[in-house]
Amino acid sequence: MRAYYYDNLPGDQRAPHQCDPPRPVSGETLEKLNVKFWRIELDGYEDKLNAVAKERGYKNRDLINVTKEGLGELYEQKIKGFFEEHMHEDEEIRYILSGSGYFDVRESPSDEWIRIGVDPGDLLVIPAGIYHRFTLDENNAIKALRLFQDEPKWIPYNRNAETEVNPHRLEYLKVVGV
Ligand code: KMT
Ligand code: NI
Repeated sequence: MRAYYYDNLPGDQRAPHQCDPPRPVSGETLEKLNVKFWRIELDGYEDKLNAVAKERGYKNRDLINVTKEGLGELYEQKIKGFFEEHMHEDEEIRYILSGSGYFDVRESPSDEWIRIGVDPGDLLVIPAGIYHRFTLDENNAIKALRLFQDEPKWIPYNRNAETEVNPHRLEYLKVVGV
């Protein structure tokens, strides 16, 4: 897990977009935003992942393979959609099996982008109501387990006037003390 403020410069979304000089983001800052993460080494990950899943009530999971081959004809559309700033009404939980990529999350109240680079063995929980987006990095491939409670609730609500007053958004802001 590598976290830092995004530079907001134009250019390829898959580039690192580190500031110059870099502005690292601490685990404490992510905790304040209610973004959770664990490291579970891939070698024999199943038991540990099952334990976290049990504790947090994630009963189900599926596999997403974000590559041209994995997404087929939906590739361009999906890649574009992942990178639109959006929120969900439930957590977005990802355990990275291979490859790498970037989740960008909006810090509140600054509204700055924090870029989180994920690698195999990272388990990331993006809370309901936080604005975020995802992009592949320059390696162009990531494979991840998507964990969820009962049914996947992955409808992305792109940021607009309505999401600003979405109850899950307001609850999120309350939880993080904004
Ligand atoms: C999402 O919902 O943004 C994704 O599933 C992105 C790919 S998971 C590494
Ligand atoms: Ni999302």
